[in-house]
Amino acid sequence: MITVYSDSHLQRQAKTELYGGQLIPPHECPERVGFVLDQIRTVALGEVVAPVSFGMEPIRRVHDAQYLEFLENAWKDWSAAGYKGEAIPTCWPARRMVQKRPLQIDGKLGYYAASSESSISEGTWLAALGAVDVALTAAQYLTQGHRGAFALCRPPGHHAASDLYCGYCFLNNAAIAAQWLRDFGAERVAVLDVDFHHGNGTQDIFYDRSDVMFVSVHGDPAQAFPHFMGYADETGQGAGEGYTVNYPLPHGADFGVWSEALADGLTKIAAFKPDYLVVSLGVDTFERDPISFFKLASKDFSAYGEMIGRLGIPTLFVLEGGYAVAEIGVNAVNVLTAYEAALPR
Ligand code: OKP
Ligand code: ZN
Repeated sequence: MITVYSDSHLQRQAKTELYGGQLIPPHECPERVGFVLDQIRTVALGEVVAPVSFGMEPIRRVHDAQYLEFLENAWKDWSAAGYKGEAIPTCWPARRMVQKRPLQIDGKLGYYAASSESSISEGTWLAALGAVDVALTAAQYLTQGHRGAFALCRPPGHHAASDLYCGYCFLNNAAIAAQWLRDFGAERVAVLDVDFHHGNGTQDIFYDRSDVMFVSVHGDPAQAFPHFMGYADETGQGAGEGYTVNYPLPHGADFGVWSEALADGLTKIAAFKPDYLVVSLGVDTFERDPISFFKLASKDFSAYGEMIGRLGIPTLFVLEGGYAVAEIGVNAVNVLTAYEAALPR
């Protein structure tokens, strides 16, 4: 399988994550992708190629114009305000408050952030743009006849909605790729989100649409981030009714429970008959992930890669989470190798 990768992610090098009342080195760190690259070479997964630039248009198809302007200027505006640390929101337009876009940077941060762990640092915007090009370049390989492609990108994207950032995500790489595949001519695209956390951004972007199905297996939002989305009764709205499928799972879910949910989701995806599948590939379902509570072992990643491969749908894998840093490579690449081996001939 071909992998698309760029060093541009190194520009996302925040010093702080607000965690447990402390500012700690971020879980979502640059070292993550190095372990994946190493494992790709160890198992000779295939070529690793650089992305090409797709410009802003595919991003504007998914994200709000004023949100993009905010993100592009957030670090500059924050620095100009004279603050010493990285940009973190401290107030929000909560229930019964006015949902007007403020002019000042502290107000804008609260307006556009859905959570506060994801410090905006110098270079965050450029790294996020680079990750989109990685995802789009990989998507383009599918349109050229490749049956699988891997976007090795960071920062991740699945928590970012049209006009919201949170959960280490700023631009929704997987959603932008799915929309680009639609615009390139695909009639139906399915997004399967196997990250431990619910892909609230992706769900929100496609919630009222029947052309992009969203299926997610994740930690129950009653117990896990993003806390305010991902319940089973969220099934889509309007034309999109029935095209969002959520499998929230409890604390300690092992591969038996998890793969049963996945199998059900895969049956729904197969019935949808998508031209392409986009997998939000978070490997934070791993048993030793420091911020998650599922119990998948490394071999389980191979088992579910095989399940996805048996569908025989051209699939774009987009890296999302995974914070047991040293094991990310083995777990992610296990999915990819098993996927390829299981493809129907
Ligand atoms: C991003 B991705 C845990 C706090 C979790 C944010 C997690 C973001 C995950 N106590 N904070 O989906 O892997
Ligand atoms: Zn996650």
